[in-house]
Amino acid sequence: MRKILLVKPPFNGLTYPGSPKGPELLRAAVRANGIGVETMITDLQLSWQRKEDYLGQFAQTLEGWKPDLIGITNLSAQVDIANELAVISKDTLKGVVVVKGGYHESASADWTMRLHHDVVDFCIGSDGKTTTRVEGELAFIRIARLLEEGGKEHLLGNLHSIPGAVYMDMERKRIISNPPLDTPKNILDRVFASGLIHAPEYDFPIFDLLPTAHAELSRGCPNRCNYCAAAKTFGVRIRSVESIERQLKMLKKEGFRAFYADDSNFSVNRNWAKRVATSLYDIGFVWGANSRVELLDRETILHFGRTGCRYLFTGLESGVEAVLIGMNKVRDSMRAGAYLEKAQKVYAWLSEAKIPSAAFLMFGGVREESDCYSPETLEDVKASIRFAAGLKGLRYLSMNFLRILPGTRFAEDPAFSCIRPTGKKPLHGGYWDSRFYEISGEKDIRAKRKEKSGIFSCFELEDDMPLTTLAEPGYLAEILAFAKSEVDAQNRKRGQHETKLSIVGFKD
Ligand code: B12
Ligand code: SF4
Repeated sequence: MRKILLVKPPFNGLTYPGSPKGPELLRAAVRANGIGVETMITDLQLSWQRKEDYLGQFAQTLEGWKPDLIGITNLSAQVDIANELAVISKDTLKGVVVVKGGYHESASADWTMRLHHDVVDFCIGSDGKTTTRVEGELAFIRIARLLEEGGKEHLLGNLHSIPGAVYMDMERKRIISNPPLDTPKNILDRVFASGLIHAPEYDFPIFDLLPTAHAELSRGCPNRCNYCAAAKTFGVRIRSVESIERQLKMLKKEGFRAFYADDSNFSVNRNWAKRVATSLYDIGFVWGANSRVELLDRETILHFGRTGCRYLFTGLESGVEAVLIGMNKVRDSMRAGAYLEKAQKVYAWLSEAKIPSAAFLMFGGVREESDCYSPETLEDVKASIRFAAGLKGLRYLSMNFLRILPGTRFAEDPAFSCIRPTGKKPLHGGYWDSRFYEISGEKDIRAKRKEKSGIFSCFELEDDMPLTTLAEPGYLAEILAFAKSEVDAQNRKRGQHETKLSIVGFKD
């Protein structure tokens, strides 16, 4: 039987113990369709965390298992290591087919093919012009089917028939990009990943380290935040409660006791979300999810609290109206005012429901002026921190600095050249990729923490990410000092240590 190896590359910036879900879902899609290929997943994210020799392990897996096809998933922050794995694959196994997918390829598969067609046969993704999220289920089913029917040659001869395949036409030296196909809702309902890889590294401290399953219950986002790679999607699809309950029961049997819904917005449909919350509780899970303040109300939050919700991630992003508009978090100042008013209520309701709350702020963006955008100011940053630290019942305050992700409006729209290291030129996916700099001779614009300062880690900034022009160590230090004094002052005022400033880790 022909074999497919799916690879999760390592990453060097753990902000929370999240698990990449693409590979499990793709394997489940192939199994649910009864396709006669063998699939295996190798999780090098775990090997890396365990400080194992992950490259050696990868080469050994290749030599021992000898797959016909290797599928590598990658976020933009993983693009270099993922490409290195493609090189090792081709060096170790002559004739193996290598395909890449995931968020980076969703936005910039054209760059991957231009720069790496010597080691990557094709990607599932796009050039980022029409969408920033390309789904892989239907494409992967087609890939596995072609492999089953006629092997590697047959697969490579039929790339034109794979939805979302992006590949190089070597004769005409041009990139071909097949239109992607959205995963229909009935497939999402049918294909849920059982057999999730459980590892203690993926258990959430907020769930007392109970075995934690990570999965999607809905997919997509109707919003268009300028910084976000999950924007510009296909709308939202929620899974049926029946399919979710079936999955939860299977996960329970597999030993999971906690559940994290990594949906973009879990409460996008509040009635549905409440029903799912009840199912999670009845089947015996403590759980958490992501949402937005506009999508929450008191009744929903109290229901979540009663049904085992232990964490609700809400990206507040800013406490300043002009900055919220600059992010396209909201469209105008009327909505911005309403957003901030609602935020104050939401954090108080979370506290009433005894759900630990966290406010996430993101700095380094733009503010709206009357006829243009200008860089966010230090005064804006301070006002945001003041707003967040003053939220009643806030448990954690976390600060983040903007990375410019391929395919997003901050990366592409000339209106945002004031904060883009490439100025008026779009910041495409190539700027995340080392090979681009070797070939183009352009100056490397990615942040190098070692050359800069350990303070970058306090804002969840790891090496090799293009940031905004505002990310300078002195500025970050000033923000950090202000945040500390503001949180201390608020806690003193309340007479208790209600709010903690959450810093992922200072690394020097
Ligand atoms: C879970 C998660 C994490 C986890 C796991 C990350 C991972 N490797 O997947 C952790 C905590 C580690 C994480 C970290 C970060 N994350 Co994160 N994270 C998410 C989150 C919430 C869910 C991702 C997910 O599992 N989705 C579900 C799966 C099924 O979707 P998928 O991966 O796109 O897979 C589908 C297709 O892409 C395709 N596919 C995927 N892989 C493959 C492979 C092959 C071979 C094929 C054919 C197809 C294919 O098929 C799948 C099914 O349709 C998303 C936001 C969201 N709600 O989507 C952000 C998101 C992925 N994260 C993001 C970012 C920026 C980060 C950080 C860089 C933040 C930071 N600290 O700086 C770090 C990166 C660390 C690093 N160095 O890599 C961005 C990524 C943008 C980009 N272009 O890379 C997102 C989209 C957030 C956002 N809205 O902008 N994250
Ligand atoms: S930040 Fe959240 S609300 Fe905004 S587009 Fe991304 S997923 Fe949607």
